[in-house]
Amino acid sequence: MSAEDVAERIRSMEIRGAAEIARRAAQALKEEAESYSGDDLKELRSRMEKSRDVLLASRPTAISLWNGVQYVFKDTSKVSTAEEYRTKVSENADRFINRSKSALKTIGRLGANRIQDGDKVVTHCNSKAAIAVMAEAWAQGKRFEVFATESRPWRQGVLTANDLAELGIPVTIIIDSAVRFIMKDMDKVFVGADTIASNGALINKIGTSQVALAAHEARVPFTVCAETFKFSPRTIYGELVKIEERDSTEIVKLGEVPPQVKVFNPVFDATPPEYIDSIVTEIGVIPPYAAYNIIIKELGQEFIFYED
Ligand code: RI2
Repeated sequence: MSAEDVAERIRSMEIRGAAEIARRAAQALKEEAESYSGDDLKELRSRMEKSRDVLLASRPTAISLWNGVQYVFKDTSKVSTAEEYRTKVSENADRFINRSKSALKTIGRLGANRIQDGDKVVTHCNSKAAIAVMAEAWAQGKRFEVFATESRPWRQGVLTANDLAELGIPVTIIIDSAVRFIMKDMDKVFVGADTIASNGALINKIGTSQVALAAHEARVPFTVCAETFKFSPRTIYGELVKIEERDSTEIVKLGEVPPQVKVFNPVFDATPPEYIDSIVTEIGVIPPYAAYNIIIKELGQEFIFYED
């Protein structure tokens, strides 16, 4: 599939999930490089940079996409032939994809320690990292139940309910506005991440901050499950995370309201670090305030720059 095709499917959310969009973008760049049979390094670079920009523009909020794309281009400025460039891009893409999958397994293993028998667990949207934690705890024989928010307007909670039911985990779907109503009877919250800023704030599916607020009020531990490539080097320079707004037809059907009625459809929100108890990453469970160290240590200096 070409970079343009993958970008369109990410934009339409046919390909979704912060880690999955990064993997698919890396794979598209690998295939783009391998499909070039010439030996003109300048031409290959130019093609690849165009594909990179198309992919990066597809969804602006999840830093995983940006980190994944940067990883694919790592050290390509040092090569001197098209063949070396192709090899470097291909190896980087494979390494990113493989590491992202093993990171998910490690997060499952580390996070499962935070689920006890009899827990009532809340989750929001459809995060493969959060589901990996629940799946691993269940596989270890722990018995608990999950309450999944519908997560309007895309209703990713239905995907979560199917994922958990397939694993045999008891799951109840609730509407988003019922989350504070049930929170007093809940034991744990696990959510995913699209971006974690250098101050430890979480950018995730819209409604996450309300879940965190309700959990904070009810003294229910709120845990984020996130691979290190969801931490944002760009926020170290003070950049604000762009919150994607999507089409009004995701909320109201055409003709359902008169034309003068406006629709505002932000699909992510920010949860301050003070509402986050911990972040389960593949290199350990950390407090949100350790985000800066993760960015410097894990993503390294080569990520702390970017050319627009
Ligand atoms: P994983 C998703 O965004 C949700 O916000 C989810 O929490 C986050 O990406 C992380 O997902 P969308 O693609 O990488 O549904 O944990 O807009 O699967």
